[in-house]
Amino acid sequence: MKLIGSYTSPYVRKISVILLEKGITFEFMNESPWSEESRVPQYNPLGKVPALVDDNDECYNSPIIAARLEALPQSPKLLPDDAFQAVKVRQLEALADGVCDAALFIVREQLRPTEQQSQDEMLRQRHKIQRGLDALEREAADGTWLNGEQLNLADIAAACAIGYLNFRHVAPNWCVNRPALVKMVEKLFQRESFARTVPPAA
Ligand SMILES: N[C@@H](CCC(=O)N[C@@H](CS)C(=O)NCC(=O)O)C(=O)O
Repeated sequence: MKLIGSYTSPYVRKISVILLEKGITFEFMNESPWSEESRVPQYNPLGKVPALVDDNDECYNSPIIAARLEALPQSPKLLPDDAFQAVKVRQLEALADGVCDAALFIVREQLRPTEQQSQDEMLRQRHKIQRGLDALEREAADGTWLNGEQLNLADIAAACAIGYLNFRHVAPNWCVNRPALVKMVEKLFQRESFARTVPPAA
């Protein structure tokens, strides 16, 4: 199994963590989606990472890859058996991924010449991050779907999103008034799967 991705992408980190947690052996192909010579479009027509190649079959988009890995026999299972409960966990995964989408937008916008950056749009994206984190905090405080006893896909996605905020210094005050998320990431960042996928210093 080959994972095509970059070390800085939170979506790629999510898939790497899942593979490590499940003990699935994989080869990592480090490929930037942003470079002109990128080989990513060979694996994903949309040119985005992560992509996964397994038995010459390609799969892309991190929620889809996560679902595919969940369909393999390896444990631990990261989704509840009950289909409706599983949708709830995947909803939280989508929420965490949406926080990443907004953070990534800001990071990309800041790479543009200052006079071309839209402050209004970046503010709109910051609001998405704050609302997304507030919703995740409520779920983490409740402890039913996030920050519970058993690791699941939502925990992994949320911790990867927060790891990305830390890495890119987007929303540096995310932890203020979000004690349940702080507790969750402090616990998860100690796991080997997270320690082994820390993004490299920029
Ligand atoms: N929803 C996608 C998002 C993937 C994504 O946006 N990846 C970024 C890297 S962090 C990328 O490859 N961007 C390249 C591009 O947009 O052309 C997923 O979850 O896999």
